[in-house]
Amino acid sequence: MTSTSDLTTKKLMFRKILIANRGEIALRIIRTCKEMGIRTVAVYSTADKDSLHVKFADEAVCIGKPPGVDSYLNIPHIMAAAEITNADAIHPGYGFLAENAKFAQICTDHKIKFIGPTPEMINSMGDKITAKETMIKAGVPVVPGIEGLLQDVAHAKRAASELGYPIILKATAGGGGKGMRVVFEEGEIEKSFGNAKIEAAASFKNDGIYMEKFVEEPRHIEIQIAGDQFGNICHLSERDCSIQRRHQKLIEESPSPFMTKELRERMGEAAIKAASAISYESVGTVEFLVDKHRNFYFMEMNTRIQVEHCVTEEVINYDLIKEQIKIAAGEKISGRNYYPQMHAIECRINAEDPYNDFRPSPGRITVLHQPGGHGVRVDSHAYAGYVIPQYYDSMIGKLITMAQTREEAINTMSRALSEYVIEGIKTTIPFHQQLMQNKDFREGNFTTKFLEGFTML
Ligand code: MV4
Repeated sequence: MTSTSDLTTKKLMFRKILIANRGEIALRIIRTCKEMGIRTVAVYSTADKDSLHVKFADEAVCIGKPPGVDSYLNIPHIMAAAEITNADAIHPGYGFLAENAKFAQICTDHKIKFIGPTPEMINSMGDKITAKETMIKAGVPVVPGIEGLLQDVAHAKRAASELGYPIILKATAGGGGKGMRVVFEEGEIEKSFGNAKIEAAASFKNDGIYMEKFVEEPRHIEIQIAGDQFGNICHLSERDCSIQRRHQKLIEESPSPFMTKELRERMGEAAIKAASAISYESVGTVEFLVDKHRNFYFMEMNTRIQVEHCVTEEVINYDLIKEQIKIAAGEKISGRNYYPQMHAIECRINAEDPYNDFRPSPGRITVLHQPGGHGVRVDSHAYAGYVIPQYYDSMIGKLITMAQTREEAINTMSRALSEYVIEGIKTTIPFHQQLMQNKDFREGNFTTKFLEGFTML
């Protein structure tokens, strides 16, 4: 970064940001950069040469072949693209390198600002046992469990009878449900422990397993937080992400229909405590499990911008990408907490067949009409003629609706879904249409188990 005056201590805003990602989030970041007067560099794999993020960025650099390891996960290729385009910062988006501490360190070593937390902050939340120990010390409620790693099957059996069944085995390197097993009785524990270890080793090259009491039929409620370089940390209220299928979120909303003013205050304070414990800087999310008695427990912290950040943006009227960039550039945040002024719901539009076990449905979009009108936001990189590659995740867009009340936001969603036309591929639109008519969903009566009992008509 060049300074116009040697006397000023105010850091300058970035001139050029490289976006180390693809799809809708790359486009989302480019949009905010344009509004901020920041130049953008897109990187793309050969499978994405006709992608919108490539067309809408000021510059674009091809970084390799379609598989992630050859392109969006290839650190040398991305660093080379940043150097030749003279980018002064890199935004990692979500997924790919967003929570890769090594990548964040390499950016710093090259005097390129990583728009996100420091490698130390990423690492402290990446290992789940370490994260949990940090939360216990900070006074954030966690699920009762056994301290540290399980040594062997005998240790697991002793620990489980101490805690009482059902218990859950989790991978310390985990997240997203991989290497996780619920165990209801001692007879199952040997097999479950073995399988969890094998799965964790295969997924994370780390077979460390720990144990917690299993919380039955919980809600997944997460708190958005933001922290700056001056130690100010605030919360931006919650998102309810309970509607998931095989650990893939399909719907998110804010506020949570299960939330009370008092619970929001307590969870918001706990999330601030969690972020403060690691002196967190950037935007982030603290995930909680909430049981039927409204007890809440720290689950994990995501040290990145998330897919579902948009629902928070709409209910508090705040551009989270802009704040994330400003924080990285050294600006101060207001320091106050933010509370929902609206209701927003997000449906993930995936190229998947909901009538066929959500099987991926890549291919060419032949016809596309996206909904609009009052209370409707579409974040998508799709266009008519666009070919969805088979190499990446199947999300092709997010449909977000907002209104004064939850019922109105649902009705707007139904209306918007009925306008959405995507031909050539199968999508999750019919699933969302049916969900919007579901009585339990409309009444806010759902937990993480909701979709296990949901079938397409
Ligand atoms: C749990 C749990 C019940 N009890 N932990 C799933 C992903 C990983 N981040 C943690 N997960 C869970 N941890 C205890 N002690 C239930 C889940 C869980 C879940 C959590 C949030 C959203 C959807 C879920 C679906 C199945 C299991």
